[in-house]
This record gives sequence, C-alpha cells and structure tokens, in this order.
Amino acid sequence: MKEYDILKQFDIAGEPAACKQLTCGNINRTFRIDLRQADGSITRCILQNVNVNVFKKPYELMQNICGVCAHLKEKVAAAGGDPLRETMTFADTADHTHLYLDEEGFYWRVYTFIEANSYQSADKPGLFYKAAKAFGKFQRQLADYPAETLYETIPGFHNTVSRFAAFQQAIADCKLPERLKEASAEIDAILSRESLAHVAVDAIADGSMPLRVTHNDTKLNNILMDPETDEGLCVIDLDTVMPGSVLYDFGDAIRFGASTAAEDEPDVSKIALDLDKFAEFAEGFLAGTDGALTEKELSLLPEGAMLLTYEQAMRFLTDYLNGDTYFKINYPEHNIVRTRAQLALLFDMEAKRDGMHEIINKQK
Ligand code: ADP
Ligand code: GN1
Ligand code: MG
Repeated sequence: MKEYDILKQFDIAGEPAACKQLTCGNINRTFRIDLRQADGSITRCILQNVNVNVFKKPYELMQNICGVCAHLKEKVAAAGGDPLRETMTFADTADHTHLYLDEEGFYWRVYTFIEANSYQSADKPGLFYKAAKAFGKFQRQLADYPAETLYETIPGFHNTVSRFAAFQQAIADCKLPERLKEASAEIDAILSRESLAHVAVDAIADGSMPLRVTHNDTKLNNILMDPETDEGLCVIDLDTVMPGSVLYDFGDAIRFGASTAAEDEPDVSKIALDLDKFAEFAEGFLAGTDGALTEKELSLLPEGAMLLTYEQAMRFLTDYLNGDTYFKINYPEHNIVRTRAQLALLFDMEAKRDGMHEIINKQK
C-alpha cells in the first residue's frame, strides 16, 4: 500500500497493520495507521498529506508548527501535564524537516495519534464550554510566543477586506455563467454587507485591537477531547496558527458550534444561532483566556461571530464561482449549499445581535 511505503520514510516504530482515512477535514488528506510493535501491541499514528494548493510553502508551515508545539510542550510540562497527549508530536525524517516529498510531488507528515473524542457537533451538554475553555487556554499559552518568527502560511487568511476583493474578482472572472445566475441572491447578500468585512481589519490597523497569536480555524473538530471526561485535551490542525485577532478564534468556533445545524445543512429552515450555545462558549472562552482580553475585544465578540460566518459564506461562494478548487467537496453543489447555510446563520445572528451583546455584557 502506498501509505505504508510513505510511512517508511519516517522515524517511527512498528509495522503498519491497518489504515483508515479520516474524512472530516476539508483541506488535508488524513489517515489513521495502526502499527504493530515488536511485543505484539498496537500503537497508532496519523499520516497526513499536506494540501500544497492551500499551503504553498510546506517547509515554512512545518517550521511554524514545530516551533509552536515545542512552546506548548514546555507549558504543558511546567503545568504537570502530559505533552504527548496534550500537544502534537511529529515524527522525524532523514533530513529533519518532518516532511517527506514523494515522487508524485505530494508532501507528507506523520504524528502521534491521540486516543480521544473528536466531535462534529456540540450537542452534548457541557461539551462546548469545555472546548471553549481549551481554545481560550491555547490562546493564553501562546500569549508569549514570538509572533514575528511565524510565517504567514496563508497570506491574508482572515483579512476579510481582501477576501471581499477576491470575491468580487471571482464574480468578474467567473467562467461558469450558470453558477453566477444560480447564486445571484447569495452574491447580492454578500456584496450588500461589505461594511462587515472591515470589523477586525480596521480595528487592528488603527491599533485599537491587538494582534495575537491565534489558531484561526477553531472548529469543534479541531480539538480532541479527553475520552473519560470530555475536557479539552489537545488542540490540533495547527496549520493556520499565525498572528490574528481573538475575534477570529471566538467567531469561527461560534460559527461552527453554536449553529443548530451542520455547516453544510441543505435545509436552511433548520439553521439558527443557538444563543444558549453562544453563552456557553463565551463563558468557557472567558474562563480560558482568564482576563487577557481587552474591553474592545470583549465588546466585539458578537461581531466576530458574524464576521467569521460572513467570511465563510464568501469563501465557499468564491470557491463555487472559481470551480471548486479549494475546499474538498462531496457533490457538485456542495459549495453553494454551504454558502446558503452560512448566510442563513448570518441572517439569524443579525436578528440576535442584541441578545449576543447582552450575554457578553453580563459575563465580562
Ligand atoms: P484538516 O486540516 O483536513 O481539517 P485535521 O488535521 O484537522 O485535517 O485532521 C482531520 C481529523 O482527523 C480531525 O478532525 C480529527 O478528528 C482527526 N485527527 C487529526 N489528528 C489527530 C490526532 N493526532 N489524534 C487523533 N485524531 C486526529
Ligand atoms: C477548513 O481544515 P479544516 O477542515 O479544519 C478551512 C477553514 C474553514 C473550514 C470550513 C486552511 O478547515 O478555514 O473555516 O474548512 N481551513 C483552511 O469548514 O482553509
Ligand atoms: Mg481540521
């Protein structure tokens, strides 16, 4: 099997015995491999094919991740935790880059599999609070990380102003007229909300809101939860750790986890913002960040939720108009279905904006 041959390039003990693809991510190709050890026991690792269409400089990407993981390991060890379960651990390669380039031009990495729960929805009572606390703690653990050493793995990743320009360009350059027509209502909804795109970018630019080292992709399935207690165990998918705003981490987690339906739910009547889930996440996130957020950041958290939902709608629709070159899709209409779901959520957030602010005002 090709995956087994690739595994041989990494410094990892055991003989591969089983391989299963894990399909919940939208970007990389991820496999869980069972490894039989000399004593007969089975251990596991993750083999992942890095998507270089998205991450154009994989060596810089790995330098970022290894630096961040080393920093997190020190913090975890100092707190008496287990760095092998609470942070990602990458297997080495002969050239010590932690990356193997195969003859077909694919880049691979291998890291320790962590036995844990990985959730697609926050339905379980208390789960979203625990995830929020862990994402908030992650942010705090990186507060003293030297941000200037981080490469921008995707330039302008959450620069919604430049994303808006890319969206306009996708409309102008679109080679799929039937898609343009089909999406006209969604295009109008996005174009008419341009001012929202400025919420974080402008506040960072005028110095009223700090840049921090943020995760930038805080979907619930990017955190592993302890199998016994469901406490946040390990934040994963560190490809987008870069300087950013706390609004991005808060907002993206709300977008994904405080919705009453999946991010690609085709029946938009099922989609709403669950204010109880919003409150639950906010409480956990404030506990995790432990007083680190400024007054301005706190006051903009609801706008962060709207911003990230708006940006995601824009990104899915840009990809649809560009012919589905970025996100993995399961069927041809997937990106327009995702766009509609994100817009339905955004509209409900707009209606519940005062409610979100009341919750934050009570908690801060
Ligand atoms: P993508 O960038 O495509 O989202 P991820 O790195 O998030 O890929 O991995 C996809 C999924 O694989 C995760 O959501 C998680 O369920 C599982 N996974 C990834 N890394 C680990 C790990 N170290 N231990 C256990 N499960 C993992
Ligand atoms: C991608 O890799 P994954 O599935 O965790 C994307 C996020 C989107 C998300 C939408 C690098 O996240 O930005 O919010 O899909 N990651 C990248 O589900 O673009
Ligand atoms: Mg992921």
